Amino acid sequence: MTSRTDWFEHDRFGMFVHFGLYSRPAGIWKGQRNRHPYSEWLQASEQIPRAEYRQLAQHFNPTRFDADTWMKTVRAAGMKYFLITAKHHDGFALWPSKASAYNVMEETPFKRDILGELAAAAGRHGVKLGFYYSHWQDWEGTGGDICTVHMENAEYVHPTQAQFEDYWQNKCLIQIRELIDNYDPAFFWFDSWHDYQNKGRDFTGAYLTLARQNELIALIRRLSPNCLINSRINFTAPSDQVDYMSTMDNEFPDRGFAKPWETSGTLNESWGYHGLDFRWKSTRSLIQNLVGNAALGGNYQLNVGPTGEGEFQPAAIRRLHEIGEWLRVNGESVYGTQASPLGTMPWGRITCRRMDQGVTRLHLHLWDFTPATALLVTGVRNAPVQAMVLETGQRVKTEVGAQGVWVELPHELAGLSLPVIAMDLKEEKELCP
Ligand code: FHN
Repeated sequence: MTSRTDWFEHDRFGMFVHFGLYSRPAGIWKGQRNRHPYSEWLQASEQIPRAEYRQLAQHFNPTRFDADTWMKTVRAAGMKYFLITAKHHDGFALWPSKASAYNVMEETPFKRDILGELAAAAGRHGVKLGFYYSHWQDWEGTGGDICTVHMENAEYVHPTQAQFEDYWQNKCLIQIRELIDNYDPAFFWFDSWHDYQNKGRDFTGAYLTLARQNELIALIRRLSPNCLINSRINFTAPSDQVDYMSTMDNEFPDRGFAKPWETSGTLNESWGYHGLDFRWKSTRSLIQNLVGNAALGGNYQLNVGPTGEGEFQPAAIRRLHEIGEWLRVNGESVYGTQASPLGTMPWGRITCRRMDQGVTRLHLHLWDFTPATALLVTGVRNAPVQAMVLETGQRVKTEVGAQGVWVELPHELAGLSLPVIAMDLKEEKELCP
């Protein structure tokens, strides 16, 4: 049986892009580093009056933006889908929206439909396209909510319900319809961050009521029945109708969810480009994030913050290319795999897939091991049909013991980075349900 989330569960790895007016100031305002570590929070963090922040549009001119270059990088990284901030919290739209003049075509010198160019390039490069849309927070001043944790300026107060309803009907829902009509996205990524671990802070409930959530979902279902919707449409009580769960930012759980799920995470600290954010994560840790989620049946959506000129930073490109190189030889251990019921091992992670002729393949992801020793795969009872190093094709010896199968690790593994051993078993279907 097929379902609309099949592609999502198969693909496992996508790119997230935060791009907007904040990309140019890049975390520095009037010579000072923003108080908030996320550059896209500039307006709130520095309590910039709306009219002043809006003037950033007059300087938004990313002349080095090239949609094909971005999509080539997506492919080079081994990513299969691409998500961009169509509208982030500041309320500025990256497409020519009729619902608000606060958009790239009407208020910037750039005057190009960024989403249109990306949608066309995504089609050319076989990449699925999704839109981040900040449905609850909207700081333009047309009735969307604001964040009082960071906004103390008198200009920023929570809207009345009537004001929010006005924003909801006349900006939010109209823009969602525009995005579907114009670009036919494969998925929407909505953003709210109620503390679902019940630490007692409900930021969103008053505005993101169940009725509004259902209204938004119904609109999308009516216009585009196969379009996916993530759970952060409302963390207080995400509807059963959402297609997949999104954890909180950079949160890698130690167990999966009943629904398809993903973690969105950053390459460094900020989501938007930040000129003073040097906290880059290692390629190794990024691959481990991807594999760790895949081993629990989840996806990874890795963020890039292009510069105000519209380019990816060299530090981002290097990491993305290195992940792509690793996936080129180890991709079969990630794409289209399932969570292994064997669970987490002290030496690494396991993903699995069903092969032809009753064979179950376990992919042993070796994270912490010593070449020329043996490791134990607990829970496997029968002798494997074969085992080999995925990258090199080197055969690996195995032996059944009382607690599981021992895998002899060749000394040549010392030269590989995060190697994977593919181990085939017969009559072990329960090892990949
Ligand atoms: O406030 C946003 C933040 O700027 C960023 O977009 C992240 C991405 O998940 N979502 C919110 C915080 O969780």
